[in-house]
Amino acid sequence: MTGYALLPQLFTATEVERLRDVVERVHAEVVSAAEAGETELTVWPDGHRLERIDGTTIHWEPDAPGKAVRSLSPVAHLAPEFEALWSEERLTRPMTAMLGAAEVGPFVAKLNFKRAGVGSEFAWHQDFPYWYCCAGDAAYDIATAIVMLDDNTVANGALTLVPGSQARGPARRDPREPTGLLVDPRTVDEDAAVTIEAPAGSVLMFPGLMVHRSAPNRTATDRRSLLYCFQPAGRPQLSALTYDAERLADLP
Ligand SMILES: O=C(O)CCC(=O)C(=O)O
Repeated sequence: MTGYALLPQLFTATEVERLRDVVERVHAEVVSAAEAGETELTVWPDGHRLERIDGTTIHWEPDAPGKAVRSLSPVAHLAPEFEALWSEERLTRPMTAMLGAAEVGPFVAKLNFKRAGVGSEFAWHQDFPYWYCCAGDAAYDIATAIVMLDDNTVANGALTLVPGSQARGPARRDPREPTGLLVDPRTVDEDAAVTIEAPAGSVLMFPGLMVHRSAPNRTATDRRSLLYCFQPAGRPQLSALTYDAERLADLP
């Protein structure tokens, strides 16, 4: 089983246009709040800088000249249009099937910006180890729906995944890498990997154990995505949980 689902143009061009406007408004509001207010700064072991403000965390691009946002998480509370996507049937119906749950609910929603020319790569990883450090075994039951707000192409760093990798469970992590969260690239079957090119409005769904990466955006236009991570309804959201890196010792 490939383990992923691509739903081409699930959202109309008008819906995508509205979501892009909300995304840019939220981006501007959060960045100006961070410039004006007191933020809580965390520097990860890989040097990436994270700043917390207004109930969200700004993950800055590590190497951009000047400041560029790589992601905001969580984001659903920042706009009613984002909150509404948690109950959007075009997302919840296929998610219910993917998770084999009677009903699905929110785990976390985030917003990824791969800005023109500066959007950096995501190295090979599974989302699972980070979630496991927060949610324990409940992390096995979380899957992501990526709502593409721009066309996704090889040139702008479309997501590459390894179909079937989710069935092999937690992958061996890279002992040379400081966060302890990335997959050891020497174990990835790159010949089996597929890059998911799709037009804006398409949705890509996959479980937390899917091995994936994405390349930098070398083009002159942005690649923005909303990532909705669902779980069986009634479980605590990521914002109510604490990251405990010691749990990584349970994983390969
Ligand atoms: O959107 C991308 O390019 C990759 C996103 C990703 O892998 C992540 O946010 O964990």
